[in-house]
Amino acid sequence: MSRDLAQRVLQGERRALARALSLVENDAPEGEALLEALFPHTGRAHLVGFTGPPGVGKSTLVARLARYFRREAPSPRTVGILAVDPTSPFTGGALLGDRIRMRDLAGDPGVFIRSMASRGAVGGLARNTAAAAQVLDAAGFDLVFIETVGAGQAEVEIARLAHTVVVVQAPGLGDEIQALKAGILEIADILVVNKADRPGAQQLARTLENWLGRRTPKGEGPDDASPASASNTPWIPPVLLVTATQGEGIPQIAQSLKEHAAHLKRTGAWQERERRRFESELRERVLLTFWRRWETRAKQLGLSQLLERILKREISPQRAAETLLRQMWSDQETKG
Ligand SMILES: Nc1nc2c(ncn2[C@@H]2O[C@H](COP(=O)(O)OP(=O)(O)OP(=O)(O)O)[C@@H](O)[C@H]2O)c(=O)[nH]1
Ligand SMILES: [Mg+2]
Repeated sequence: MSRDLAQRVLQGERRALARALSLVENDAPEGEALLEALFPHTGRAHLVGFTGPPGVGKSTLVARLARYFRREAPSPRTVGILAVDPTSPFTGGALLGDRIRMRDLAGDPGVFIRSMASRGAVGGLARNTAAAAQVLDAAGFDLVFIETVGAGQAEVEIARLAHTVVVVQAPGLGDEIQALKAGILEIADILVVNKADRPGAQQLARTLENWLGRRTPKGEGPDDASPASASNTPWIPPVLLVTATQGEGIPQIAQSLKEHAAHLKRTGAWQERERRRFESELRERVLLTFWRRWETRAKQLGLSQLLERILKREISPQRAAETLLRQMWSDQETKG
């Protein structure tokens, strides 16, 4: 059955796509089988993360950019959009706004928009978003845009997921410095100062450029220290002034996205980023499996007695952990 669904996803059938995304979003067992079937067909899409403080205009910008790529001559590109809401997708007023702004994209078979709810669990958001991006990738979308509100951990996870990270800022929010402190610039491949029609935009762009000038170029793996050559010249993130509501600066973002993709491919960083992404996915999956097994087994293994003994200082937490792990390992051996 999931094979059939996979087939329909590969053909870009929208109902199948919606169903597939629900399955992976809900961590359904069928979703796992589906991802398995789709995986060989992934790896073509350019994954782009958009992050920044609430209300800076990320959704407006993403919608504009998608429309730009859809109209691009001579070969328009298809766009899948994941809007990741860190709170609730059903009650958030922002989402309603997104829907309205995205409406002019509706009806275009070359665009697919999906809102995702965060799962609450640490790493759950990243895992499900990564999976959803894989589904869109397999379905043949040239570009996959992932919008997240910059709220700490989320940006870092998105940075690991995307090939290109666009950090969006806007003047007058008063939290530019917070963003800088939060290290958001460290993950930016492209910096956008949106709301360039507002006072303070030029100043903010200058501030960001100064910060970028001071930052060390983002390394891509073990060759960081090797001397610069044609193939490993560092990427200097551009700072782009944009008025998303008017569409001003949108072609420049599109151009930077293309240049960044070309840069990543030329330098081997594309592969390197994917390698890192799969490495962290692998680690998360292994941890998750361990975690689930631990949760079901801990009780049977006498966790509460062990805790009592720790409280009485009869055994240290380290030794208790060793004891539990040894028991879990021996479970494993008797099973295998
Ligand atoms: N003046 C001005 N307003 C803008 C611009 N871009 C977006 N806005 C407005 O800013 C508000 C927020 O825009 P959104 O696109 O929803 O921002 P967002 O970053 O997606 O917001 P969240 O998803 O809630 O974090 C809306 O009222 C937009 O119309 C711009 O370039 N200039
Ligand atoms: Mg938004």
